[in-house]
Amino acid sequence: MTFTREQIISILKSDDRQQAEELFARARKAREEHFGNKIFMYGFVYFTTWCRNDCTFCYYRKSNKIERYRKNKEEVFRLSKELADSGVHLIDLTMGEDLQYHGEDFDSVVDIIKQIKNELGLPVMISPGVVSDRLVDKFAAADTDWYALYQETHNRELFETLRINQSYDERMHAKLYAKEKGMLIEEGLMAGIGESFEDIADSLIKMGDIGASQVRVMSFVPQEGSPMENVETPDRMIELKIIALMRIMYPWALIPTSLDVDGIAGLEARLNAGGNVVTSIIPPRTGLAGVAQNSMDVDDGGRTVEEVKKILEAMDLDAATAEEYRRYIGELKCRK
Ligand code: SAM
Ligand code: MD0
Ligand code: SF4
Repeated sequence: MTFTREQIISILKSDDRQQAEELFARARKAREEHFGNKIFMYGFVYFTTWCRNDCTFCYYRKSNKIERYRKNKEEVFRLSKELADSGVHLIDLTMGEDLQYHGEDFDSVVDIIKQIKNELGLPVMISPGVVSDRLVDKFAAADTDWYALYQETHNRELFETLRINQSYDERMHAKLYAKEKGMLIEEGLMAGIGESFEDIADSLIKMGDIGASQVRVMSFVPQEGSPMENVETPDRMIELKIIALMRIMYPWALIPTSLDVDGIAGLEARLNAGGNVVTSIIPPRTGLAGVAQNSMDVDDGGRTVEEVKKILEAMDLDAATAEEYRRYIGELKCRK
């Protein structure tokens, strides 16, 4: 292991700017050794914002009186095609735990996955919330590449205050079962939700233990109308240090630099900290929303491949090809 739990805690606690810059430089070097200057890009299709859950941090929690939408199969495919044509390397199909699917039938989601894989030739990630083993079997049978499901924290008491009436163990089980069935899994944590530095260190270690191939952190963004509306968003230094620590601990991992926290303006710092996947690329003016930032940079076209490429270029980084991405996840599948 590259860092002990104590070392992780001490890095997170430190106010030393110079030390942080050295950490980021070390993370960039680790990224370069594994990926050269290539960066991957994911398209994001949040196809239903209905949800049965009441997570305290989330804008889409069921108690929040907001406008919601549910895109039909044809729209989801059309949006995915638009993203594919713009140059993304994967389609992330994300949903709230919409009872139309969770209570009834997921077959239409499985159909869309198959259609995207067959007709667009792109890998697919599904972010459906917690689903049954039977359904994971169906995703695996449809050759779905990734199952994304974030624990947010590995402190069970804290988990219970955030994901109210949800089971820590069921959430963890769904992810581990997907991995057992041959899918790649993404684990994630949120920064600024009441966790301690010790909790973060535990999460960083746990992410490796469970065999996640993609690992992420997002700073908490307060949501209007939610119980955590008045909780302040954390200093971004914590998120950046977590990205760098993940990179150094798991140099081969895919690590998102999400446009969903600070929009396109936040990309450079996250890439500088060692991230290598730009996530939450959303086609403008299509009625699609983000999660932590439901509208920032969406309709004005800030979250597009074109904008991302400008930043990559200025940083001497390069967008990978779809073929390079496919090859890399092939390697990840063998390595598990
Ligand atoms: N509903 C599914 C689930 O909860 O797993 C998938 C979508 S969910 C909206 C995706 C992730 O967005 C959450 O797991 C959480 O990590 C992140 N997220 C949600 N609200 C957030 C917020 N206010 N600030 C930062 N991240 C947030
Ligand atoms: C992102 N808004 O990548 C997306 C989302 C779900 N798999 C991902 C949180 O930032
Ligand atoms: Fe629903 Fe996911 Fe939001 Fe929780 S985080 S309320 S499960 S959409």
